[in-house]
Amino acid sequence: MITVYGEGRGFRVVWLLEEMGLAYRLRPVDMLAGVENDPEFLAINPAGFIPAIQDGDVTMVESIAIMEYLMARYGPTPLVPDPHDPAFGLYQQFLHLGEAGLAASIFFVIVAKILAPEAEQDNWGTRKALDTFKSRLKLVTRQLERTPYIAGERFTAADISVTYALQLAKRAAGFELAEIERAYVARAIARDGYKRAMDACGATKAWVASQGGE
Ligand SMILES: N[C@@H](CCC(=O)N[C@@H](CS)C(=O)NCC(=O)O)C(=O)O
Repeated sequence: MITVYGEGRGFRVVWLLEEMGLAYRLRPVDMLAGVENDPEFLAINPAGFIPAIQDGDVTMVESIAIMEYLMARYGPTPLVPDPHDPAFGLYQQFLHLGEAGLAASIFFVIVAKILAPEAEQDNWGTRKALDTFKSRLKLVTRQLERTPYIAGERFTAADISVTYALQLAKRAAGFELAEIERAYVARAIARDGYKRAMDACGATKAWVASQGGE
């Protein structure tokens, strides 16, 4: 049985598991209560961030790496284009850009807004992080002008990666998405796999509901 520790970006992992129809259990990690009070989780990830997974003898962190592991270990799955498919390069690019370019940048804008003293919220670092998010988003927008999904005509795991980042920006940073991006997110989250993941991720569901959003 695969155990997923924590929601947050763990939502990507749960969404993927639901799309693949794999059995798992979600073990909550309460970041706000402080991971220092959760020695069982710290034994899994001493760096104290989520998500992590445990699958038999395998323990891993990093949501995109976890997704790649699960698809390689339990595939084949249509969520990954064949390496000879012309879509494969775009798939790889956006799978990683969803985290390294988008979520990782906007995350620092969000935590500054939530946790930093007011005088430190708007600083060079957070402005640079927001600019980085906006610049990477141009690649997403251009691709969506060409194809309905981020790597082409079909939904792939890269859409899980990018959709999560766009929703994070909208929900937690109040970032205004363009119509083409909003339509894309709506397409991705209309999937049954997304709905099942939302039902499984109680903390995410409650947070989204508290904001009156989808
Ligand atoms: N690149 C990592 C980012 C992980 C990350 O920053 N997770 C956040 C919550 S979604 C977290 O636990 N932050 C607390 C910390 O970094 O100490 C991934 O994709 O899994």
